[in-house]
Amino acid sequence: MTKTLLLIGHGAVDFKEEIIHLIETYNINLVYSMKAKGIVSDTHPLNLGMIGWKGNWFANQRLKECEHLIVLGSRLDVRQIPDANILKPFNKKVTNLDETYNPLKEIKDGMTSCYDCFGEISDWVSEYKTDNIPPEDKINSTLDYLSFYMQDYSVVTDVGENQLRVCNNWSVDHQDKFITSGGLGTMGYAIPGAIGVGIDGRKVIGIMGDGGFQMNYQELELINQYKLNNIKFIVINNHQLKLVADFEKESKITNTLTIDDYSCPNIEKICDVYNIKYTTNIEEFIDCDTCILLELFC
Ligand SMILES: Cc1ncc(C[n+]2csc(CCOP(=O)(O)OP(=O)(O)O)c2C)c(N)n1
Repeated sequence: MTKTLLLIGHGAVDFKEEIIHLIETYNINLVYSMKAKGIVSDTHPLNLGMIGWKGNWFANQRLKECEHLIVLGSRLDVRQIPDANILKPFNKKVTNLDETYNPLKEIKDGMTSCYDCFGEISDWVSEYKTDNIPPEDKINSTLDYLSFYMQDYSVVTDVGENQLRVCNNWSVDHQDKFITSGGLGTMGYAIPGAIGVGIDGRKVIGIMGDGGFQMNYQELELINQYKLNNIKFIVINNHQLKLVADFEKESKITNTLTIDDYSCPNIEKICDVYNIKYTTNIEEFIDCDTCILLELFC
C-alpha cells in the first residue's frame, strides 16, 4: 500500500467539493500551503494542516514520510519546501498535477482518468492534527479558543510569527474567512486589510505583531471616524520582530538587531488617542460590541 498524501495550494481554490470528494473516496490525508487555508475546513478529519517552515509539525512529518505526494495548485514555494530533500526520502514519487493537466476539471466534466494517479485506497490516514509546536504555548491556545468562540469572524493576518500562529491555530471553515498577504509578505497589512474586509459590515479581526502594528496604526483613525464597530484587532506583543529574529538565529546571524535594537511604544496609549477600546482580557474582547484591540503579551 503506497503512503499517499495530497498537498493543495491556492491554485486549487475553485475545487473545494472535488477535493473533499477525492480525499474521502481514497481515504487520504490532506495538507495545505498557507494560501490554501480554508479551501477544505480545518475541522475536516482528513485535513492535517499547513506545511512548511513553522507549519504544523504533524503535517510536516507526513510530508516527509509519504511515498507518493500529489500536488495540486501549489508552486512548492521555499517557505513550504525549504529543503528540496524533504521530497526525496523513500524514493518519494511527486505527481504535480498542475504541470500536466487539470484533473479536477476533468472530474467536473464527468471524466475519471484523473483517479488513476491516486491508485489504491489508502489505509495510511490519520486524524491527529493538533500537535503544533510548542503544544502547550499559551498564545496558541488563546487563538484556538478565540477561533472557536468567534467563528462568525473572518481573520486578516499581518506578516511574521503572528501570521504563522494564526495559520496553525485559528480554525476556519471557509477560504473567504482567512485573508493574508501570502508571498508578498507585507508587514502593516492587518489594519488596513481588516478595514477593507469590514467596510461593508462583515465581522473581521486583524491579527498582527507589535512590529506590524507600528507600520500602519494611523489607519485606526478611519475606524474612529466611520465607527466601524464590526472590526476588532489582536496584537501579539513579543517585543521583537520575531520571525526575522528566528530566521537570523537559525542562520547563525549574531547581530540580532530585530531583538536587541528594537522597541515598541505603549499600545494602550496609542489606542487611547485614536479612541479605540483596549483590553488584555479575552472574554471582554469576545463580548465587546464595538471596535476593540486585545493585546496579548509573550
Ligand atoms: C514592510 C516589511 N518590512 C520588513 C519585512 C520583513 N519581515 C518579515 S516578518 C518580520 C518581523 C515581523 O515582526 P512583528 O510584526 O513584530 O511580528 P512577529 O514576527 O513578532 O509576530 C519582518 C521584519 C516585511 N515582510 N515587510
